[in-house]
Amino acid sequence: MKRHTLRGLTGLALVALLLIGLIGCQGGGQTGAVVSEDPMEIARARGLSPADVVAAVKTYQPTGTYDEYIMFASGGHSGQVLVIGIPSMRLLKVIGVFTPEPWQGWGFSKETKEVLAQGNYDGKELTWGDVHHPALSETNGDYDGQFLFVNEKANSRVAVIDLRDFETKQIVKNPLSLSDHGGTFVTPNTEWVIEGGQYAAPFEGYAPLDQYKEKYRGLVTFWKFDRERGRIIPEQSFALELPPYWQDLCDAGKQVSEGWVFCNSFNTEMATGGVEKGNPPFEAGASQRDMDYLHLINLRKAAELVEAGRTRTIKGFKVLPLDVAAAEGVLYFVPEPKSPHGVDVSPDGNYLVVSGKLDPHATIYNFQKIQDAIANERFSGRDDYGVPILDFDAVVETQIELGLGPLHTQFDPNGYAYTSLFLESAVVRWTLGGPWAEKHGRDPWTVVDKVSVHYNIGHLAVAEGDNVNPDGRYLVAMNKWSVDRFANVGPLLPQNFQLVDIGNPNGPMQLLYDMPIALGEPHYAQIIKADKLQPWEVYPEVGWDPTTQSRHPAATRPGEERIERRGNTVEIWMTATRSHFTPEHVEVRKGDRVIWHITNIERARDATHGFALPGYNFNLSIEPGETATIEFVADRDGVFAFYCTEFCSALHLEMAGYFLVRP
Ligand code: RUQ
Ligand code: CUA
Repeated sequence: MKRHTLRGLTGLALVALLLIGLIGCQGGGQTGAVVSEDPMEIARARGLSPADVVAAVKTYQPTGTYDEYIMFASGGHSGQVLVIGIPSMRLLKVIGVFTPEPWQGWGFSKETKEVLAQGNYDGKELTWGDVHHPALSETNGDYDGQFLFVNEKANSRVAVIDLRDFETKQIVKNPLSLSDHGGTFVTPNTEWVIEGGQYAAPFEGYAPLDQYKEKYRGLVTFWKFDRERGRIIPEQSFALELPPYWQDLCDAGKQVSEGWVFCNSFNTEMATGGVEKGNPPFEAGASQRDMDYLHLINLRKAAELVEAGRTRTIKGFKVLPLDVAAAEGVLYFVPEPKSPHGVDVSPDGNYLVVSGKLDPHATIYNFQKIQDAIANERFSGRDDYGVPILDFDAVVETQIELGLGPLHTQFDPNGYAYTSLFLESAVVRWTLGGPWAEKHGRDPWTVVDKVSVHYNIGHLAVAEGDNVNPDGRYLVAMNKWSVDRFANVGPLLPQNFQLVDIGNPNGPMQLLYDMPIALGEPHYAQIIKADKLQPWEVYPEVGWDPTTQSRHPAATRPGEERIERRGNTVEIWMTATRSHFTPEHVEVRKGDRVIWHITNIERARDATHGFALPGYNFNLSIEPGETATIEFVADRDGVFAFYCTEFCSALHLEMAGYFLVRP
């Protein structure tokens, strides 16, 4: 059929034609979906089961309506953070964090380049990040929707994102390490952002591996957060020196355990690898002992000792030494089944759930018993570094067999815990004991349900499931492998986020939706009730600098546009509005230094203008009210047409100008 013949047809006739065509090619029967308005008929035609239809109805978000929850997920290798609506699983935003992000102009403007450069390593620019664990700011242990923190494992960096505009404001580079994992986690009032370590290394430079025990160290870093300023204050932050075990995930105490921090470790064998030299490979060497050490850190006491000046300064950063921590009751160990991964604190703060990749059990510790054991010095010994080891039997509450490869645990308001089972590709629901079981009238510490996920689940996220007041309702399984879940897109496959309905405490969990994640391996995510977020619609005033959240010194109002030359420097104050830049001509001499500010003077929501300067590698996103700057040396002569990169209006293509560089 030729296209022009379609144009004259009415919609109905078109549908009829399509129907005939489809019946023609599929031999009839399968095509009810095309014309039917009857949901059951559509479902039948598409081969959907009743459960599929329920899942569709539970996740469909009609246009103009909003998701009830927002998930902040790690963007993995992309170095970014993903913002996803739940239950629709629609991707709402990718926040530029550790990696330049062209659409947002992140890492292109002078202002955002400066934020990115805060994360440089010894002056070297880093253009990717291995993003792991986002942490929402909390007030009294509950998400408050103000800030998001996230770590980057490859270079030990932590970023601060302001949720008024969902933009990154600060990156801190840990001066003592190049490898972290157990971050970020926040204390219940966000005084501290916790960055756990990972592969031990010397704090200062080089030491050979045969000096591993003496010279290599682990650490956990406590970044002091100033909520008023919305910034981490490195001068008030400190690291706790730890033995060169490989510290892994951490969690902050809450409620009864507020003031404490718990971190797992592995490789307490202190294996140093070297399979090529006939040594056991790391995977074997680091798994010889049956137990590793859960680290119990009295953060309140540590902070007091730091206050009292009991620190050393290494590379300009305060370090609370290991011997001080061991002697002063800052640090205790508890044996934990080998090669653990997640440590997760129950909403009341009393139970610590530790799961080991190699052990089908979760081990549950009781914080009250830990306190008693410390008070009564129920130690089974000390490690090589003098750290007291609490007697396992004195502090353990119970162990419960969950399934194969348990990793991470979250909680709901109904007294259930949910643990990801990596090897089994499942999520298991089980009951908490103690007051939880009493309150909900359930058998304590019992597995009640399991749902298969696809495949190799790492973390899981329950709505507000790691704070003092879980919402439950939804769970997202963050699966590392997707194998056969999506159309084949070649040998590199997306990860798979699966939405699970956990809203019925007396019925089974139900798998609802698959969302491919195609830009990295996300690790952790947190899900917040959407109404806790109060972001701005446009910047508060015209001439705003988002990186400082205050008026930009170069804010330009209509009529104030100008170009000034001072020696070899040309400075431009430009405005952007639909549909022109003012001025439209900018002429400089080759070799001039150019400082170019652009203010979007719009007040209309969504009236973002872009700014591309070809040949000079610039793209900006200038949101309503924002002022952004580019700075460069005009080292290439010629004529460069600059233009707006957001389709902002009918005359968007005309929103352009000429940058002329005279030889
Ligand atoms: S990790 S799959 Cu949190 Cu980086 Cu556990
Ligand atoms: Cu402004 Cu397109």
